[in-house]
Amino acid sequence: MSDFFADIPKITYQGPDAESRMAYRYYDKNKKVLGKTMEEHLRMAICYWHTFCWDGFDIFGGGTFNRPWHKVTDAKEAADAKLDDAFTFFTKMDLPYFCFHDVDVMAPVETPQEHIAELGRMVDQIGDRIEKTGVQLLWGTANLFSHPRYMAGGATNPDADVVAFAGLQVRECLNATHKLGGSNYVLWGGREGYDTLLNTDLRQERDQFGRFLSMVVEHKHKIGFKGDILIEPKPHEPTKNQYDRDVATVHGMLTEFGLQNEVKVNIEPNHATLAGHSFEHEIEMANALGVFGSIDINRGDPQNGWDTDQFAYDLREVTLVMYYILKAGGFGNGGFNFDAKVRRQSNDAADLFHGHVGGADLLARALLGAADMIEKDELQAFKDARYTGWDKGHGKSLLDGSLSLDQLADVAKNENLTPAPKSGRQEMLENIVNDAVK
Ligand code: XUL
Ligand code: CO
Repeated sequence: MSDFFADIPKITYQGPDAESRMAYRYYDKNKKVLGKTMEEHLRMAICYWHTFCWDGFDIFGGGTFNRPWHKVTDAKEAADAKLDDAFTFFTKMDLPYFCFHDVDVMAPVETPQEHIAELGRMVDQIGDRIEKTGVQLLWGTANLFSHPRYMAGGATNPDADVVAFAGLQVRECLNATHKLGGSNYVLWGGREGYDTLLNTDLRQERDQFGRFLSMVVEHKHKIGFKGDILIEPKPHEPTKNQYDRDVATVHGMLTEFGLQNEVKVNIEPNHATLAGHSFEHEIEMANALGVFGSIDINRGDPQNGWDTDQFAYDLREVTLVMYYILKAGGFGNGGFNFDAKVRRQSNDAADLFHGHVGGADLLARALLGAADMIEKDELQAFKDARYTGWDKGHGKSLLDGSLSLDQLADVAKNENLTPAPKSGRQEMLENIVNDAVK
């Protein structure tokens, strides 16, 4: 193990007046809120890729981070060193989960046989760490976008041989996730889309996507994996257009392929905003369609408009999101995965802690605010009043299908209905939300 994190203590709850910045001010993992501990509500996870794989490079310059595991020259020893330091970080943060892509944890390899052997070698080590530390796996995922073979897609690649390689990666990673006791398996289709329609057969690629996803679901049942299969919607980047662009689109595709009861969504705020939606829109859409699964918590930058994957810090937004999550019954297998990276200039070990401490405290504060909102639940009371009348009369018969358009029109005519417009009270409702932000 390197001494990279040696100067930093284990992060503990010290309350809002804590002197140290290396402390939780709000995330008190054992504190009960609405009958569950904060740890149980939030199910927070640290992601492997941003925090341990990225070395700080961007398209204009090389890595700035100088992590010790990136300096190890032998590729397998580098993967081992990274794993050592990753579990030290997980343990010091005292958060319950982590997430990884297959290639995040392995030495780079080329052939299918090498892939199976090297992933297997690392999965054995990860299993030992999980047993020793108690840190658990929220989800695993296969990276079908970084290797040049995937430049034209993973499951939607025009070359069936590439799709076979993708199948191998997904089988191995789903098996690994199952073996490691993971709660979910995620598919983010980074290159499942197109760069130009000029070379793309949309119908063909959509069929490939649907059949591949069905195969993943069939395999889940074959091996007895009890967790959820999750699609992570994103509209574009790196592609011009990604097929699973947002929650509603994903639900449409799932329905087309008969998978709407088998697959849920992993929602990411920065992907929501790229799709032109708010974070809370995507959560409420998933709740409405019955496919809410998990969250990759982060934020974009409102001015520059790409997937900046910054740590979330808008308490109002996250409080409202938390309210919607609690209203829908909270997480089942899902959780909050910090799919967020410190900025390229935040190049110290300490910065990794500040990012995650801030993220955890933000979620904890949002949980407290949302719990308050639920106790009084003025928003629900307003909504209930706004939708009265649908459980009786023509409202009821419209919804249950027993009313035709003719009959509906006759209700208006015969009863001489001249309903007055009723205020939507948006400003009052916004005031209620703001009052909950503490
Ligand atoms: C990319 C993204 C991924 C997925 C996992 O935008 O969010 O990191 O979460 O592949
Ligand atoms: Co993500």
